[in-house]
Amino acid sequence: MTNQAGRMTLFTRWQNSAGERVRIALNLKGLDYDYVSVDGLEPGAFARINPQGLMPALGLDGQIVTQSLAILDLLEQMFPARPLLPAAPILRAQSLAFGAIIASEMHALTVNRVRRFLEDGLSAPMAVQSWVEHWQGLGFASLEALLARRPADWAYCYGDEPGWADLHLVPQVSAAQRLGVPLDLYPRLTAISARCSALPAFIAARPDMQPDFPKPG
Ligand SMILES: N[C@@H](CCC(=O)N[C@@H](CS)C(=O)NCC(=O)O)C(=O)O
Repeated sequence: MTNQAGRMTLFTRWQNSAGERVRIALNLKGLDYDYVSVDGLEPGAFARINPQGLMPALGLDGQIVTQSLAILDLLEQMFPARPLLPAAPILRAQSLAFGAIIASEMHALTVNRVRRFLEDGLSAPMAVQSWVEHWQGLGFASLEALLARRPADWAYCYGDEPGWADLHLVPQVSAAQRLGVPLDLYPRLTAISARCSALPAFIAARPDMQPDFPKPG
């Protein structure tokens, strides 16, 4: 579906967890967009687009929106036909809380630039893996416990369709696998993540499906 307001541009790169959330949301909502790889821009160009220099950023109607949470909220407001959040207020709030644990308390503490700062800035390379496992482990344990107390054992985090919580979960599980964080204590999270990962909207958002994914060899 093409957006009535104008074409959207997503500034991202193949490996961009926060951007993958937005790619999944765009796919679930069936929205077309132009993919611009930040890697392909001239030096300094992305800093003019997003002063924070972080991906993703969404261009729409000559404006730029940064921060995946704000972009997801914008998409939810502008394209409500396929909602990402449950209509029931408590389930909606619980979905937002689930996403917030991932975005604010797992991803933000273990993202590449934080790991680089710990490795280079603080000369503490031995501590980095335990830092990552600590924050991700705390987060995953909380998420698993939250899923255990859902009122129904839905196929996805907060319903029978994948949504807000699931699009946060899948990139975070991939990051954990990439970073060697053990996941065997979280059967609900891994089952839901595996179920989502078989769906076209999630497959199309995967790093290796993006046009700037490095070609083998
Ligand atoms: N809170 C931000 C996080 C964005 C973020 O940390 N993006 C990372 C990649 S996942 C990034 O742009 N890193 C580039 C860098 O550190 O230079 C959001 O949700 O959009």
